[in-house]
Formats: sequence, C-alpha cells, structure tokens
Amino acid sequence: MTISRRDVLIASAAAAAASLAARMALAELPKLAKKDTYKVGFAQTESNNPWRIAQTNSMQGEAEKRGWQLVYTDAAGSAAKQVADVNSMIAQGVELIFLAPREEKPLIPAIMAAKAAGIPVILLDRNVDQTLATAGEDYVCFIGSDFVEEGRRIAEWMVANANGKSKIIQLEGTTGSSPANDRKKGFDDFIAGNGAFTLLASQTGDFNRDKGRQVAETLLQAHPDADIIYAHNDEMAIGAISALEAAGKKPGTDVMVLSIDGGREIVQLIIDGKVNAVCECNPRFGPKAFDTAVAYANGEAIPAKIINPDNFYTIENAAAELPNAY
Ligand code: GYE
Repeated sequence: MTISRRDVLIASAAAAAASLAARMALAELPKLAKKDTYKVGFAQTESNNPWRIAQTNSMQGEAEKRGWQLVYTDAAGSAAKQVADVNSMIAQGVELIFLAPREEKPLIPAIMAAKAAGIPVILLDRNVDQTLATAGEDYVCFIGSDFVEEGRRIAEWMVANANGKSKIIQLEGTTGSSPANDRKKGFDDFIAGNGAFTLLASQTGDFNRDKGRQVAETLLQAHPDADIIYAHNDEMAIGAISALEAAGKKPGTDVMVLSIDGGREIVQLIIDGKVNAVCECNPRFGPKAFDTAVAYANGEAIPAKIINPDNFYTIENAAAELPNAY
C-alpha cells in the first residue's frame, strides 16, 4: 500500500484535532458516570490521631453501607507519599478520588494528574492553594470545616473568659496546611488591635502530641509568664498539658488551655478541669462525601465549598456532650 501526500495531510489534521480535543477536555472537570456503585479512592494524609481515625472510619463505614469499593491509602504524614498514593489509585482505575491533602501546595500535581486521567477529585478536610487549583475546574469541591471560623470562635471565647489572663503561646498545626494557616488567621485577626492580649510566641507542633509537648516545653521556658495556650488541635493541647504539669503548672487553672478538634479525650479533660474551651472540628465526612459524589454524577451544581457544622465545648456542656464526641 502506498501512502499519498493527501493521506498524510488527512492523518495529521485528524491528529491535530484529536490533540486539540484532548487539550479542551483538560480544561474541563472530568465527569462521573451515573451508576449504582463505584470504585473510589480515599487518600488519607496520616493516621496518628483519633481525628484521622474517626474520619477514616466514617469514610469506610459509608462505603460499606453503599456497597462501593474503597481503595484506601495512608500517606503516613508525607506529602510525597500522598502524591504517589494518588498516582497508584489512578493506575488502579478508581472512578473518583477523595483526597485529604496534607499541605496546600505539594498535592497540586496529584490533583492535576487525576484530572488529566479523567478522574474527578473531591477534597476532604484540608484545602489546597486557591491560586494553583480551582473548584469546579480542577477538582469538584472542598468538604470540611471553616478553619478561620474555628480560630475566631476560640479567640472570641478567650477574650470573653480570660479573667485577666493575657499572654498567649500558640501551637500551630502542620506548616503549609490549610487548617494551620486558617486557624492562625482566624485567631490572630480577632485579637489584632486588642491591646489586652499579647501573642508571646507562635510555633508549629505539626498537629502531633509529642512535638506539641516538646515545643510547649521550650516555649514555656522562654516565656514563663505565659498564661494561655492555644493549640491548633487536641493532640498538641494534650502534649502541652504534659509540658505544663512537668513545669509544675496547673493546666486549666494557672494556664488557660484552648484547642480545636473535640475528640472524647479532650472533652473529658474539660470535665477534669485541665482544658477550658474546644472548638470541634467535625470528622464525620462519610455521608456528605458520598452524597456529593452521587450529586455530581447526577449533574447537580456542586458548591465550591461544603462546610461541616462544628460543635463548641466548655465546662457548660462537656458532660452532656461527652457521649457525642468522637
Ligand atoms: O484538626 C488534625 C488533623 O485537617 C482538619 O488534621 C484536619 C486536622 C485536624 O490531623 O487533628
């Protein structure tokens, strides 16, 4: 068979059209076919605390209830592993990926790889850098708490209940993660310009109990006059309580302890008088996450952000709410 110049022209025109179509498809969010069940992925970021375990249980329980196949990975606190986990889910042919991105920037390539492979992504609990990826275009939506609001609620309670306490140590979450950025912003913005309070130090404890303890220990040595500790999660708050007790101080009395997450352990610590106030961060994602995937398959308009409701715990309601805490 001979190939004419005309054949070559037709073939190259077809190839150009195909590559244009592929590029146009890239500009659009991948669709999800309407089906009864799906094979979906859940790329968890780490499993080193009760909040993560509650979230994973909620996702696995919902998948089981609906008879969906769930490919589960745990990045063990490494953004690089989480990118690899998403790539492996793509290779395994999942139809949708639920992603809890460890940090705002490093997970962008994973979102783009899923998009290029035609797999829609729903972000769970942590968001990504909004200048680098867009809801409705690169990923379907974000489902999670309003972290700025969580930090603001803690600051508001503190200002109303400080009783003369005023010198604050802040233990930040994982550097570069959206809850750490936003919980700091909500809190700092609320006290900015309020001359009664001083932020003595603000340092990361990586959302981790032992790192929280170590950082609190160092900061308490540098600032022995601190009388308020605000931790971005329960784990670091519990670590800080150990540091306070080791320094001979009474958490909850000598030093006000404030936290976010609201697991059963910290709610009990409110009852015990060692913690003063906790803004819950709701880890019960399963029903909403799966409902959102179905709504997306049905062609419904999905909002860019779906916000989970958060409880708030103090001595006023801790005993009554203990059974409801995760
Ligand atoms: O507060 C923390 C967890 O991203 C909202 O991450 C989540 C946070 C949560 O490891 O305990």
